[in-house]
Amino acid sequence: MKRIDFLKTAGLASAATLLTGQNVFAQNLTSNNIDRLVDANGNFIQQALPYSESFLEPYMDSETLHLHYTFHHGGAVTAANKDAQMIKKALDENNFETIDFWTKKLAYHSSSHILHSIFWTNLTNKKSEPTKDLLKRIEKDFGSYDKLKSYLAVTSKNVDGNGWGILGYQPYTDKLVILQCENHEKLTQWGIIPLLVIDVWEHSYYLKYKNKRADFVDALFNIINWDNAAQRLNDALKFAK
Ligand code: MN3
Repeated sequence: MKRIDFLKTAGLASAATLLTGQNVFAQNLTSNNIDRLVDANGNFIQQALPYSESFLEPYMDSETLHLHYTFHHGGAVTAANKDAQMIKKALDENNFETIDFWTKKLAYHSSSHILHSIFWTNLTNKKSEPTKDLLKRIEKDFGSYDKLKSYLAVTSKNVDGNGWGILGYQPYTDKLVILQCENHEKLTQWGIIPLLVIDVWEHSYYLKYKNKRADFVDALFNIINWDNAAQRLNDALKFAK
């Protein structure tokens, strides 16, 4: 059975498995391997960026991108592997004293890995707008593209502390949903598949935008890759069928 057929057959459960497991998204998005989150042994791996570190200039400067990708995203991947190893060790040794601690850590680090992997592909060096099915759904669920933009922007700008603004697809309700995520994993709704994510951790903007998070979020709308979000919606809809 081809992988995509399997996904159709297995339905929602697979979408959930994929989110925590291997390829968050389907073939097109894994052609450059950026969405492949684990290797054949199930260890978390970080793929190369799909562009050079200066590709998103001037809106995202290369030094920020370098530090962000290498140390923040990269650090989460390393930590997620350690968390998973500690959980395995606890299971092997039948010692459950600290397993809840590592489970929390893994939720945090693996969510960071997933969201960062999506974030890099959500950006490009030219301005775009949603079209076709994605635009229709945006209009149905939020009224208009302008309203969605305002909603996503204000939600991202107002995250308490570090976190993300997220546009996702909710298979249970067949709707697009906005989330205001704290850290990498808090305040989600079960099952939501992220389509477009905005990293508003300070490491994401502080070198260039200083304390002006709102300016960073507004600037990001110049480099959002709506084609990528549309592709992710397309794949999410396939998973949900
Ligand atoms: Mn980040």
